[in-house]
Amino acid sequence: MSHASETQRRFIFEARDFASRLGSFDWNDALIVFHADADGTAAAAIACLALKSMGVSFSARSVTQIDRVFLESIAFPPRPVLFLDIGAGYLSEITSALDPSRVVILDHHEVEGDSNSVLMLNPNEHGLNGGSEVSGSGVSYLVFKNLVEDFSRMNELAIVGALADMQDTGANRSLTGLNSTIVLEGEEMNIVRVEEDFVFFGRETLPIHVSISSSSNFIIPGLSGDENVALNLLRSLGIEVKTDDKWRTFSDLSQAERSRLLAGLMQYIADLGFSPESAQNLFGTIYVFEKEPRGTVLRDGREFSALLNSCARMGRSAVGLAVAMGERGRMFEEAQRVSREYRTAISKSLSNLLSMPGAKIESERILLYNGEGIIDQRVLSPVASIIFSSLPKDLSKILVVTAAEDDSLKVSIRVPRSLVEKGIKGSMLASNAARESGGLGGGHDVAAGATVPRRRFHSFMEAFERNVAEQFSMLRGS
Ligand SMILES: [Mn+2]
Repeated sequence: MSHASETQRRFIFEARDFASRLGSFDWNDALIVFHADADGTAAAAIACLALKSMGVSFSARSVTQIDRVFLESIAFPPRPVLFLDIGAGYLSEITSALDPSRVVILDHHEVEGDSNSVLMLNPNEHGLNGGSEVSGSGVSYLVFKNLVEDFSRMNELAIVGALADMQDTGANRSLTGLNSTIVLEGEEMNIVRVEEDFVFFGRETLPIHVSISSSSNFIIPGLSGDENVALNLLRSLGIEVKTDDKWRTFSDLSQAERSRLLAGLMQYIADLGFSPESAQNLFGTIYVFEKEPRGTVLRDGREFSALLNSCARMGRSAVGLAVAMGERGRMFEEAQRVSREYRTAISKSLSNLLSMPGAKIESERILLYNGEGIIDQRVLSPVASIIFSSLPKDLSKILVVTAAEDDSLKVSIRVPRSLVEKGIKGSMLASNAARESGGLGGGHDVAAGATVPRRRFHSFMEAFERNVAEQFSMLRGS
């Protein structure tokens, strides 16, 4: 690890030291609590593999947030609790509900509260940026690799988690910081190969036109969601879509065909009025897992992360966890089925929403899509992201998309960068309006969300509009 910076080296050393403390920890009947997303699942799989090899009994549970009700539900009987990819933001709640001497937290989220109150390892406390340099599974990996003989699967999972958390912020969508040190370790073990290619979904598994049209990494209006448009584009570029009777995949394309396709896609995007830079996102750094079977989603880091993500979103984290730990066969089949179900739910929700008269309500500053009874609540966030990415770039409006299930209403909010730069804060809009209508909200400035009682929808929107007007008036005043 000669290329690691001094700060990275020190954190790696901290992690090793932390592991030796965990090695003598009483783990029996431990509960693993992990964030219900792909990074959390990968982080948990790493810990489970280590605990399993240490021969201790444990169970695992995924959560989307940590609140008092949840903490009380796990407080008895007392047992060691390991929080992964979540926890750092809830230190006082955790220490007041659980025995602090039996809590361990490995997280890369911002710390809220007294970090000395529990045994915690967090890169943000060691001069590293947990948002971009290392993920929850990266932290889990740097600790638990020290407690096992073979950590090659753990290395894959650390890369999967970083990609899932969109930490590929380096040149050509590459992982940077401590993540790149982890990648280098994988390369040295001959389990990871790094190359540059299109980042479309299914580049090793799907026919090229299906790959282009079903990608959620990058949405191109017209092409995304319509296989035939993609097929016609390929034909017009003179790219063979089949050899003999078999569909070709992206990985079958020659270098010349790749350049032709890239040029064609860039032209298509330019014709739509998008900047050429946005086409750069089509291409990027690919992380290939050499030991995983060819032609499966497990071979590509981003696809592996998409698989875990769909399991988590569909409320099937246990399936994702089993596959991440290395289970194949029936579990892998099930994960792929869930992943198809997830993608179908997204496209169904989208097409129903866009064709439903009256679902779209546009005002001066807000574009509302009311998806009550139309959008599957489990896919609200990806649906909001897709709508958001297809909006005209000069439309300076806040996007609000809703979905309901039973008595609760979920709201997903997206704020254009141009407005964020002027000072509009999506997280504050979400939390204020939610609080005023008896719910909970938060997130980031660009993407935020809230959950409120369904019958309070109108009071939520009223409060939201008022808060938006206030934020805008402050911008004018400044
Ligand atoms: Mn994470």
